[in-house]
Amino acid sequence: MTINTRATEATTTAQPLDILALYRTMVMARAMNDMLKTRKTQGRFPFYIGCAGHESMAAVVAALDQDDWLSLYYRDLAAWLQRTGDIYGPLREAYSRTTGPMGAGRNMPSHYSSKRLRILPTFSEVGALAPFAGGVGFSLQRHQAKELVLFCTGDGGAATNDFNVLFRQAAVHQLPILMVVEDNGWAITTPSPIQWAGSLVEWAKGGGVYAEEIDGTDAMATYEASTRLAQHIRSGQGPVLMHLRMGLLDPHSSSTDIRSYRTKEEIEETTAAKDPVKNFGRWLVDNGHLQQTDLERIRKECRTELERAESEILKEPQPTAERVTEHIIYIPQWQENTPRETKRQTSMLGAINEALAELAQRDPDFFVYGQDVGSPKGGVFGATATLVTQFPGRAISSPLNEQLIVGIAAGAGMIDGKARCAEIQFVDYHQSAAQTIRMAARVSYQSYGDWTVPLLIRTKSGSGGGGPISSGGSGGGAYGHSNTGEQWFTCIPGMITICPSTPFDAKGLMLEAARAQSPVTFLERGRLYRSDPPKDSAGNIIAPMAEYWNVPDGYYTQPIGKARRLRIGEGPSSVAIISWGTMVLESCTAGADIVNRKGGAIEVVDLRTLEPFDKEAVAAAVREANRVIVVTEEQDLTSFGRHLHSWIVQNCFYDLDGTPGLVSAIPAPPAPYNEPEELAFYPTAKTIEAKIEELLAE
Ligand SMILES: Cc1ncc(C[n+]2csc(CCOP(=O)(O)OP(=O)(O)O)c2C)c(N)n1
Repeated sequence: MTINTRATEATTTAQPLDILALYRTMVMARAMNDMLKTRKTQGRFPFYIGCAGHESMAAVVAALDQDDWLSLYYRDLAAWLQRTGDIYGPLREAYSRTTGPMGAGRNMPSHYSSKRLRILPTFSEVGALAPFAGGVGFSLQRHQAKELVLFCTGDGGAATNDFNVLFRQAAVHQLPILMVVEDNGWAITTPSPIQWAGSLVEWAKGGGVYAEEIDGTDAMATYEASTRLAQHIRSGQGPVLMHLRMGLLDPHSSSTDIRSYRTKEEIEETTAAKDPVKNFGRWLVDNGHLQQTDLERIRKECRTELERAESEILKEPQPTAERVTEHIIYIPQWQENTPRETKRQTSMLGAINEALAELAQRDPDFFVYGQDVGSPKGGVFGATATLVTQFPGRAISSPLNEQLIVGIAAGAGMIDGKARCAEIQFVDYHQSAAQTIRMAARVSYQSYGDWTVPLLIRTKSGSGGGGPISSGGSGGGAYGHSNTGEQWFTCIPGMITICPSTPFDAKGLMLEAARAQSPVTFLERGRLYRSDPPKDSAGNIIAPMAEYWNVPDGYYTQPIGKARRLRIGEGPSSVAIISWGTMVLESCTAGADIVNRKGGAIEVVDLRTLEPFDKEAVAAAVREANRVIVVTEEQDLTSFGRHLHSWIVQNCFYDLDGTPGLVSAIPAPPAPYNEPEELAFYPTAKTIEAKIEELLAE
């Protein structure tokens, strides 16, 4: 017989609770946990991390709506079962079956994820999903949706930067987020007092978030509190933190020996008093909902159901080696388009303003989020000035926290598949967001294409503080304002990295980048924001480049992954220079000076997209010139320039008549503030010219 119990508060939106169904879900979670633990011990698969002690998370999910978004962690098997009713999914992932709903057998087990059922993709990096969950909440709030986001982590997870970022996102924007800290007292071998000092509840309240401590070993108390706290959020009173006290009944994972760090007494006490399944079973019997004998009967029924499912799953296909390259990166299919609107001479900054305004015009959900971007100035460089005046509310100033910024834009993009823009003021400061950026780029691979993270990260990079192009120096950006960035982003699998050198390409590529389903890092070079077209040393404008300072009004796109080949001079090229960003201009100046003196032609390949770069264009340019120089503004350490150089050596060796050159900044921190040292740090047209001469003489 099924008994329906109403939520205790008449004002809550919670669904009627079927307490016996809830109990069965918790028993099922425990039975699956015990089965998978045994299977791991039997050597049937390499790893398992369990849920024993955390089964009352089913009660938290039972108190929410089916439309609410879940961000679970590896102990939340019971939460998964409560939302999905799917016992096959976790077994399929444990046995690495292609039918697995979370990653088609690609990710470790216990990494709960389902786009269809609104379960965000869990990462192995503890807490790493938190900034994304904030982005989901941010989007829900902008749409005035009634849904909320449940974010779960352990007591160790509460100490991560990521969790603290979520807390700030939720508090500052008063987002509809229920943060649950499942405190089982341990983070592997470390007890929870090492994770925070004082009271978590008081800490949260001090930060502007309502909080309560709840007994997570009691499923009914957990359900009642979750119902009430969800109602608090839905009634517009802001986010909530629930400090859920629990016990960990098993070792940390299949790789840990529980007796090596916990005392016999503590283990016995936890087992006796903190088992939520046992406690709930006892309560059901005491209150006349079940007989004592029903408890064992239900456990056996669950076990039988699981064994049946397991035998079916073992017949299902396992992954094959051929699929290892699937779902790494999504480059949008470019549609040829000829811009027909009036062209005007425009700076790169003007072109970026236009691109952002176009995106806002075409999509009411598009926004730019970042430090100072909502001010009348439009950020420190003025890239969002047009948005601020023409599209109020679409350029939103953020707290000073790069990880927080990326999380907001990434999470918002995940739930509807449309890129939002995160502005990182200077690429040097992306470093606190590095984990979130890497995770964003990994999601499609680890979920085997179930989830994607469309995300446009715009950032000022390289030499130049944004002022007019200097006589060759970086404009005094110094440390913290002068890194190039491509060395950090081009090595991330799943990330698209773009670095335009002209206003025309900046606008066309940014509009195309916003269509991508993979995250894009858009490196805007400070020295190019307001630069004129490049000139030779005699002051003549270099015509093949100058035309790209004329920018059409309206919408047009340029293809991702396609280089632009520029010929300086007439006839076959004697040297190919491969470059991007500011160094394209420097290379053009160097090439023009050589051609002015010696005649002939030099080709400059403007890569535009660095990853994935245009291999055909590079190979074709090398094939024609038989001599090549890679010019990069990066330091000569492990860099994208070195990678490209190595690719050329490996793939174009028989087309080369001389040693491929590399011109780069020196391997020191970028860049000294004083002019003599700063000028010595970066490559210039003069150093490039000297390298061309050297190569021609070889
Ligand atoms: C960022 C990060 N650092 C370290 C680890 C290794 N690690 C895996 S689980 C874990 C402990 C997490 O503890 P807690 O959040 O309390 O969850 P519990 O396992 O106790 O439920 C650690 C340190 C990791 N996965 N991610």
